[in-house]
Amino acid sequence: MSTLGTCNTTNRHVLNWVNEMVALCQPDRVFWCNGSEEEKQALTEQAVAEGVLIRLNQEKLPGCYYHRSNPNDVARVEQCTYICTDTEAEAGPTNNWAPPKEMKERLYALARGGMKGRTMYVIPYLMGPPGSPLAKVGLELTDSIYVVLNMRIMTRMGDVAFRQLGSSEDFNRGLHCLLDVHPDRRYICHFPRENLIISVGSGYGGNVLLGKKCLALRIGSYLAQQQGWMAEHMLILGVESPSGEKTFVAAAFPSACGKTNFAMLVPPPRFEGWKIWTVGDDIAWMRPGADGRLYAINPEMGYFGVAPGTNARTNPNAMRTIARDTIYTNVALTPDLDVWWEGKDGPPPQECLDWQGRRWTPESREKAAHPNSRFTAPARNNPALAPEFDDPNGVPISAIIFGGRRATTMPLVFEAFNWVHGVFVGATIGSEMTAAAVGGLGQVRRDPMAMLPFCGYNMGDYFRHWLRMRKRLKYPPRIFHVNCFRRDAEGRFLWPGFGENMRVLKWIVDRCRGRANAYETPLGWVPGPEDIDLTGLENFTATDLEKVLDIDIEEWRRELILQEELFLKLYSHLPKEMIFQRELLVARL
Ligand code: GTP
Ligand code: SPV
Ligand code: MN
Repeated sequence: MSTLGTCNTTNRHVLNWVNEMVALCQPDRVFWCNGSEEEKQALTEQAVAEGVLIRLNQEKLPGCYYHRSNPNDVARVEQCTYICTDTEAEAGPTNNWAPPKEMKERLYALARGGMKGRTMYVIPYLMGPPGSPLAKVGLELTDSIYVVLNMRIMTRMGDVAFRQLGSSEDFNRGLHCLLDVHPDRRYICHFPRENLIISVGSGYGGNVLLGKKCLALRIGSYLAQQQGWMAEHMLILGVESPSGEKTFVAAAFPSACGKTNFAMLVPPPRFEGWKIWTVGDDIAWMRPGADGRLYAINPEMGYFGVAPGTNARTNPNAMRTIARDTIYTNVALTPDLDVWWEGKDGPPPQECLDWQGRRWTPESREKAAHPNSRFTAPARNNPALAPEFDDPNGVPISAIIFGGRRATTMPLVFEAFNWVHGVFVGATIGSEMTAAAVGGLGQVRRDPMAMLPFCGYNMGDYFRHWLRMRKRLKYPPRIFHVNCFRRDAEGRFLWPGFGENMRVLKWIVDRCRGRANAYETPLGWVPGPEDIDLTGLENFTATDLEKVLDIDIEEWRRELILQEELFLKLYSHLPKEMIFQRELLVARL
């Protein structure tokens, strides 16, 4: 076995664990990553030589590369994702559970000798700004060079993590082995008590970039509950008014339901002088500050964003962000080594290779880019990156917005009556399933707080944790619900969305600042027709606004039954407040 790179730590807990895992996986080489520019260059060259990456047209897309995953491995797989707590009740009825000892034996049997002939990369990484009270160190061991190059974009990777760690034992251990990338041998397993993650048999996104969903959300939420903070599937943005007043909001929408787009929103001309700043697009870690407000950091350093639908109109800031130093996964490849996807600017290419490398023309029946094709891009590329991005203390949150993808039932926006009601609203989110996870496309399911696939413990206890957080806040954020995906009878979106979401966001900010009107409805406070500014919005009338804000009692009868199904599932750990909130809603309706 040979050692490559340089090991820049003397932390014996790190060295011991790496040695143990080397003995288990038996790689031919161990490569210690330091996160430097030279290392990135060398590993990129190597990935190109190995055929893992294709160099894109460097004139059009400097520093950009292309990757195709195994066609059986294109999204998160919830049925292969486990929370291994001592008891099944700790994991709760919404998670797959297995006893830690049993699962570890199974995984170690799979990993034994699994890196023979291969290189094990040691990736030290930091989630959160250095020195932040919320920052966490992780160590990912992987035999995928693609994972290394993605982690370098998505996290603060390299020696910065060892500096933060010092001689401490407090770091997340993450082992990732590709094996033969077979769905039958695919497991993404979390051992919260040991702060350990083992992922085998996949090479894609949230299954393998262990800092993201595995550490920042599943392990993170478990630690957060014990330590009195929150780990949430939320974007964070700042709204700056023409007078320079800044209001920060966090928003939880399920996977592929608009967080990246909302976080990068560019206001329409009507809102001249207003500016949206991106703090984060997927994950928020939040804790009560000394002043009684809730402060949020984004633990990530990049965006692993959905490509389809991204264009200069829907998300100009994303287009600028992904113009350089970006890895594209499972999009289409044009003959001049440019990338394409459904919903990109301009007409489709006359001819290209689809995400599986097959010839594609506009006549082809299948999609050229996989619906869950993604870009991995550095946050620093974002022209609207918030100046507060690196602030170790984070930003004070004035509003929390929940949302889902709903063709019917849910109005464009409403405000909860108070924190407990807001927790109920978040707990009962419904959303149509998307391509971000395998299976169930388009079906409405309950996705509490957009955390169904990411909560590392019993969902009922998670609701209780949300309720408890209220007591630790003097100024709790106001809570809202939005739905940008309501459709008409012909299936067309009723609300224009994207940049026009500024009109909704402005009302939310004004509510937080005590200067916007609203009407009481059974669901909560809803803006009146005059409270959402429609100036400059073409082909959208006051009648359309009425439609998108409408509350249909018949639809809500059905919604109540769907909510009840979730509550029955969670019954044994459900806080009584949730049951009371449900009763109050029934009474109001
Ligand atoms: P994850 O990265 O999976 O957590 O997803 P996300 O919540 O960041 O979703 P994202 O912003 O990438 O949006 C997913 C898809 O929804 C993309 O195809 C977008 O173009 C589309 N989308 C986003 N915002 C809107 C909107 O306001 N209206 C409509 N109609 N589509 C939207
Ligand atoms: C999601 O599915 O919510 C994502 C993409 O953000 S992944 O990193 O693959 O989980
Ligand atoms: Mn996500």
